[in-house]
Amino acid sequence: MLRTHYVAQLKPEMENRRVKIAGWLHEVRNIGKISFMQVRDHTGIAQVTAKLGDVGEEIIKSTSMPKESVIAVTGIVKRNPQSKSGFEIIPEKILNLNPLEDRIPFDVTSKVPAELDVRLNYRHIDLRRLETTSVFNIESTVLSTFRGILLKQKFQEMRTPTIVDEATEGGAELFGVKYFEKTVYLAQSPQLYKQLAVIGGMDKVFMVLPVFRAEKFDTPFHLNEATQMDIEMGFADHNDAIKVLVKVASGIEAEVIKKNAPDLERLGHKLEKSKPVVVTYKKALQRLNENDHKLEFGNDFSREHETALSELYGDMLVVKEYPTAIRAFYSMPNKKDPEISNSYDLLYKGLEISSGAQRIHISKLLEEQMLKRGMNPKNFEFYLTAFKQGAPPHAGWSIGLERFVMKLSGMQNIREASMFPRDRNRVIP
Ligand code: AMO
Repeated sequence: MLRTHYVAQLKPEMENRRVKIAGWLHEVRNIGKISFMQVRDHTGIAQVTAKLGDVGEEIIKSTSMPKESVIAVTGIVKRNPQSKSGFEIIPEKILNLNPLEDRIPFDVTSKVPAELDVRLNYRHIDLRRLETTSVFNIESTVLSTFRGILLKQKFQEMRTPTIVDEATEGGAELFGVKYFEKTVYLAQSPQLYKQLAVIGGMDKVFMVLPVFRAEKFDTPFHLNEATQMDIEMGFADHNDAIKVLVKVASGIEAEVIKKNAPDLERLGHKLEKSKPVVVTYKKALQRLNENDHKLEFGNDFSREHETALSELYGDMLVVKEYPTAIRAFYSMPNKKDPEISNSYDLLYKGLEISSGAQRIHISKLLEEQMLKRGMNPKNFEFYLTAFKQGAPPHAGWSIGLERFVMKLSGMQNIREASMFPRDRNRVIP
């Protein structure tokens, strides 16, 4: 290996140890007979100090390498209270592993900020910015904690297809794909398939997968390819599923606060534990109207309403029992009042990051809801049939990974939280 340690593993207490680090030349300043080189890997930046009188030709040559050269340094750790980390490395050997052949398109040190579009065009360079690395460190915690909590609760991970024959979340937002002689679609969600798994007796399932939405609008909250983290559970209603949702969302938030403290600090983002609140749509509507945000029953919340709700209720708010007419066809109408459904959203820091419902498990009712929305039940025969063959009551939800990561890391644009975002104008890289 070209390294013995990552930069973040080095400490002043390791004085006089010979170490090897490898990464990129972040910055180099030659002052008189001393060269201060900053060497960066994905964990941090170390200072390599070469006293030019004491070192050989090879090291002197490396002090004129361009920034972002990819290098490996062997040297001795020395305490240095003046260096940020309290130590420096006195180099014995510096290798230029692959001399640069092209210019670096923007400043990785962030001293000269680059436009998001330029950063995304060269995401491999942008990832060398430790702030960007931190966002994806947070993403990694979100994914592993999501899996960890659900496995502990006896959920089982499963896969669903990307190539499908039908719209699961509304017809107009589909990407068609040529599939032999016919046109098929990229899945908008794993919805129908996770339900089939539960109808098949799997009982508690979860999945993490890409979903595709052909939405044309260009907002800081939408991608055309997003990642969903879903669950579905059998013999359960919406209140059961909300409990799991709150446990998962709070658990992820707590783990990010703990595990990603250095990342949050680097991003200058203060993240604190939120207090989960559950409120009905009707109650939330009333609160909004009392606070001069006019909205009538039967309408969905706008971005402004979502922001107002977070001011009224806090950062982690579940709104439940939305009007049936504005929810997906598979949402179970409430027994007492069919005008409302056993559905819910989770608003995190004023943004919808999750959506779910108890599902309709009665085939006649499901067909009725499809027809009300102008859908053709014939296109969903495989799905409808399943409800005639012993489907238990069930419920589930989906968290949008990028939206959650965006809010956890304090980003303003969802593209910051997607390593290679797909929007209407971007499919490269
Ligand atoms: P929904 O369509 O609300 O529900 O999606 C669930 C969550 O996925 C995220 N999301 C998106 N993120 C970025 N860009 C998009 N275009 C985008 N679309 C969705 C959001 C959203 O809250 N099948 C249901 C879930 C269920 O009932 O289990 C569904 O897909 O964070």
